[in-house]
Amino acid sequence: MTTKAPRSNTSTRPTAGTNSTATTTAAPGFIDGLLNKIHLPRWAIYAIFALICLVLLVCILCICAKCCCKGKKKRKKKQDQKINMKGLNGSTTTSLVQPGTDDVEYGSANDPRGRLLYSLEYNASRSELTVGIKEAAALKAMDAGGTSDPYVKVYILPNKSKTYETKVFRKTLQPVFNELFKFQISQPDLNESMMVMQVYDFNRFSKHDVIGELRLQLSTVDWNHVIEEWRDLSEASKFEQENLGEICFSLRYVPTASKLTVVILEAKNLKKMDHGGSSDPYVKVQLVLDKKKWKKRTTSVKKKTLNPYFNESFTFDVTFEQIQRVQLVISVWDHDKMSRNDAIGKIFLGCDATGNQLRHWADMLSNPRRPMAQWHSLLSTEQVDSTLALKHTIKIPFTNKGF
Ligand SMILES: *[C@@H]1O[C@H](CO)[C@@H](O)[C@H](O)[C@H]1NC(C)=O
Ligand SMILES: *[C@@H]1O[C@H](CO)[C@@H](O)[C@H](O)[C@H]1NC(C)=O
Ligand SMILES: *[C@@H]1O[C@H](CO)[C@@H](O)[C@H](O)[C@H]1NC(C)=O
Ligand SMILES: *[C@@H]1O[C@H](CO)[C@@H](O)[C@H](O)[C@H]1NC(C)=O
Ligand SMILES: *[C@@H]1O[C@H](CO)[C@@H](O)[C@H](O)[C@H]1NC(C)=O
Ligand SMILES: [Ca+2]
Ligand SMILES: [Ca+2]
Repeated sequence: MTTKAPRSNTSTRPTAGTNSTATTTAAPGFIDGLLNKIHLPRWAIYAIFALICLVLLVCILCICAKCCCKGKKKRKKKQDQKINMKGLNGSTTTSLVQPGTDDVEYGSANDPRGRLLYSLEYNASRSELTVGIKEAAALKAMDAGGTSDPYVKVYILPNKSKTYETKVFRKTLQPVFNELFKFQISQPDLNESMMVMQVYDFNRFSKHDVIGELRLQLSTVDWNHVIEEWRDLSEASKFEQENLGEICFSLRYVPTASKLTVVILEAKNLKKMDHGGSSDPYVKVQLVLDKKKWKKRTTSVKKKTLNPYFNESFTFDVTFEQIQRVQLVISVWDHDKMSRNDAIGKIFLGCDATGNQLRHWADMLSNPRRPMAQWHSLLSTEQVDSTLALKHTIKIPFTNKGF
């Protein structure tokens, strides 16, 4: 957004120089006397005057333009890091987005959103549904610059006990994902379920946009064959995306000192929990080690706000060996004087997290000593708790032999 400004600045600079020399030769007095004193033809003086007006006009326009597109977002260096973690392969790049670009949505709801190639296979004897997210094509551009940073979320309704995410592909409208996800689901349940595949555009400093989605009534699928097909994405249905809010925090790990520092910065668009249409949010920062609650700290309560600012820092002793097994659970709560406090939303990070959370954790580990801040969308407590409980009990095999 600031890229436009320098161009006009450089063009005004030479004219501004002539401007100052012109004004120093102009002495006070009557205009005619003035014009006579200056040993320049009248047309030249008029030209200089016109030039001064033009420069002033350009300056005013520049100031207006700067005010209008003044972004509040923090600027961060663009980074492309290589990480080696389970779940994220060495060749994938994280932190994919250059911040300044605003995420513009073009066009109307009926615009084409692109196509998705997926595969489906059900093994009845193992009650296992394997979903392959293969590739997408002709995706709709969500970012200024005419590109998107696509990734795909896969889940099954009505239970939505597990949500998988693919890796993010940066600045492309035809990503090749080639990822397999496995769901444990019995045959009768399969008959009553719907699979949802949503293609999102990743944005580092703002909410991720849905590019489009596919909904598949699983009772209509012929499971005698492996399905593999292209389908056009449609507009995402709004009703199901309950917005719990977003939270921004920074993570810093210093391996030599065995210190993990979590700074809870702020939250926004939190769900209203109280009758007055507001909430009294506070944040719990919890460490879970080997499925046991290990350490816990909480922020202060911010009264009656849906956009609290905390800037509260917590430091934990975590050895390098522990950091690879620990789970960091961040939950946002609504404080109530008279009744039990309600949970608004939750997320967890760690080497076995997925998607955006795994990326943030990986960024932290691959940048020791440097605080890494990122926004996260809160998930429902039930969803996160069920995922946390499942960890280490059901191992999900990420076999790639299908591809
Ligand atoms: C990472 O890549 C290697 C080969 O490049 C492959 O053998 C391995 O299965 C991949 N791991 C994951 C989790 O994708
Ligand atoms: C289902 O899984 C079982 C057990 O692993 C395997 O023997 C069988 O071949 C699989 N069936 C299909 C159709 O892939
Ligand atoms: C799926 O449900 C329909 C009715 O909703 C039923 O007729 C059919 O037999 C069921 N199929 C299986 C495999 O359970
Ligand atoms: C939803 O979950 C419940 C309990 O976890 C299970 O009994 C039920 O069969 C599931 N329903 C579907 C359609 O998956
Ligand atoms: C956040 O807290 C740190 C340390 O407590 C302080 O140095 C910093 O100025 C605070 N930032 C803001 C914007 O208040
Ligand atoms: Ca984007
Ligand atoms: Ca409250």
